[in-house]
Amino acid sequence: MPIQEVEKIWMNGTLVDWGEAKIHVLTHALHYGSGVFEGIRCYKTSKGAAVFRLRDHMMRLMDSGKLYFMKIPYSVEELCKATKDLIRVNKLSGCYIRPIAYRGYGEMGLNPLKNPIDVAIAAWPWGAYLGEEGLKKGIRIKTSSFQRISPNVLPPLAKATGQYANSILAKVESLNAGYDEALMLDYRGYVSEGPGENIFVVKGDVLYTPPEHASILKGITRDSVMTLAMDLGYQVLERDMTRASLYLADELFFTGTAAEVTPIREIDNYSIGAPGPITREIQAKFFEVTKGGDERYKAWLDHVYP
Ligand code: PPE
Repeated sequence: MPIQEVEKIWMNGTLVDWGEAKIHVLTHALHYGSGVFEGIRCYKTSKGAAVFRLRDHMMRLMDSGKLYFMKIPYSVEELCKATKDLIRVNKLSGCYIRPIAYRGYGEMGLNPLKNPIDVAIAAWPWGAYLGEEGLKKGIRIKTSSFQRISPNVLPPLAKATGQYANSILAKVESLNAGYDEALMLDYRGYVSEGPGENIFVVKGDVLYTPPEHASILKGITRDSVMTLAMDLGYQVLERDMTRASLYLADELFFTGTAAEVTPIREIDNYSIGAPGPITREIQAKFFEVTKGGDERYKAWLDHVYP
């Protein structure tokens, strides 16, 4: 689906017209993947648009930068304010937000340290990542032959542009094989995550999800879902899992800012079945919370129009 254009994009502190938000072809990050980014969603609530866990995302952006020796020349507060200004200027309510900090134009070569660090934030309406149908009925996934990057290859905790070459290979492999999405295993052969999603397994009334040492990106949706599930009375365990244990799961789902809570109905041709009751309960709770329907989680919402 093509990006739905809006009016303005925030670039290095100023709002520029959408069509003018351009970079030079010799930008360092284009050649070497030397950028860090975030994906954030803003939801329509009864009190107007609200960004979900904005500060947490911007803090992760800073951490990703730190892992690549990039000092982002704006504070978390400045980036949060810029994001909300941008949403207002574009008169958006529900939207996806993409902040990116990258090594800009200056020098070529693998030493990036003298290049400027440019920062941009874009926002536009973006619907269900794995399709409306996927959100309702569940998707089909396939274990990838591409292993998830491991901690001594690249830092899985960083959300860095270059690291997504790994995700793209896995994603395209799954699409070429006729599936909706991939599942990646870590360097030890245990379950890691999707190319852009964390995974949860339901067995009985316990939820399981891979731990940090399984080379995952520590998803903010993952963290939110763990909290919501525990508050709903479920036990949630971070645990190493084999692919076979997923084949025997009662329910499976992906989480992510883009993917939200997407049920998985089949993995490697093993049927998991229609979205189960716990997945449906957690998905419903997640959408209730993101849309401002549960006061207990109002600290997660940053209102754009105060
Ligand atoms: N793992 C990976 C590798 C990942 O990229 C994401 C987000 C997650 C887990 C979930 O993290 P969180 O969004 O904090 O819950 N992927 C982003 C980019 C997707 C894309 O196609 O681009 C996203 O969901 O915005």
